[in-house]
Amino acid sequence: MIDWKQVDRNAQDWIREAGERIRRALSQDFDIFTKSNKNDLVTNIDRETERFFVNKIRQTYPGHQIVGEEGFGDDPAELGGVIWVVDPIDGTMNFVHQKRNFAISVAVFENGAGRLAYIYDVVRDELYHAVKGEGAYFNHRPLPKLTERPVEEAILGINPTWLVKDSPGVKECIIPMVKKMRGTRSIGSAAIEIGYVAAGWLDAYISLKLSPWDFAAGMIIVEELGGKATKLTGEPLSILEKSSVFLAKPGLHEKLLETFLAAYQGI
Ligand code: 2AM
Ligand code: CA
Ligand code: CA
Ligand code: CA
Repeated sequence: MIDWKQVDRNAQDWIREAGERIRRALSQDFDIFTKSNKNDLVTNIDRETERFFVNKIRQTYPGHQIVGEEGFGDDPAELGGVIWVVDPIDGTMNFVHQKRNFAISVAVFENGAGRLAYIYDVVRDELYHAVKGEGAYFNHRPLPKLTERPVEEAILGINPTWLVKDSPGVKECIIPMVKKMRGTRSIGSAAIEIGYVAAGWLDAYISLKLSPWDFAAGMIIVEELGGKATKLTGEPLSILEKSSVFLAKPGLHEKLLETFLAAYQGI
């Protein structure tokens, strides 16, 4: 039997320690590299932080698997057992340019079901977290269940670069949807933006393409509060694949899906 209370305590301890290391690193020089393109950044701090989590998890729970952005984990093909999904720094461009607006994102799944989730805004020292079936919290205070919001009064989290791309569905579905809504906001960290949905500060969030480590924790937290998390097609998200992501308050999710996204053709 897994002692989930102990897993929760360990995860929170590791996140606090990693956060302290990152805050210290911010006042010193760090190395910046590019990945898939010149704007896709990674630093030695991203890599060291992921290695920190991988070492802690492997020492404490040798039977668990790890999915991490920087590749120090495993590459599980199936959902069986316990899988940790770790993004050591979500919002690396913000980390480099702004030294704020980035988060550690950690989620723990058992046989495909989300059990524990953490989004830690390192510079603000703000923790969004959820324990499946027990509730979701902001800085350890319980968050209220999400309630409905009319489309015309809803604020959407979206990276504006999606709106100027010719990706499938943008002209037909996303732009008409944005026009109908009250406004848009962009922070540059998917995890923090999904944390804002959990806290009720955004009503919905979309991205046309994210990886499991970007959305895994946020999905668990928003669902724990009665919100909905799917692909833009309305299909369920998988922590084993990249896809579009669409999270929203209950009611609003269904309404946006049927009004604007029914014809969405992307992933
Ligand atoms: P990251 O900082 O961990 O890479 C920025 O728009 C948001 O999208 C961040 O949450 C960022 O996560 C994520 N993202 C996903 N794929 C990306 C890519 N190829 N380049 C930059 N950001 C990406
Ligand atoms: Ca990255
Ligand atoms: Ca990320
Ligand atoms: Ca990252």
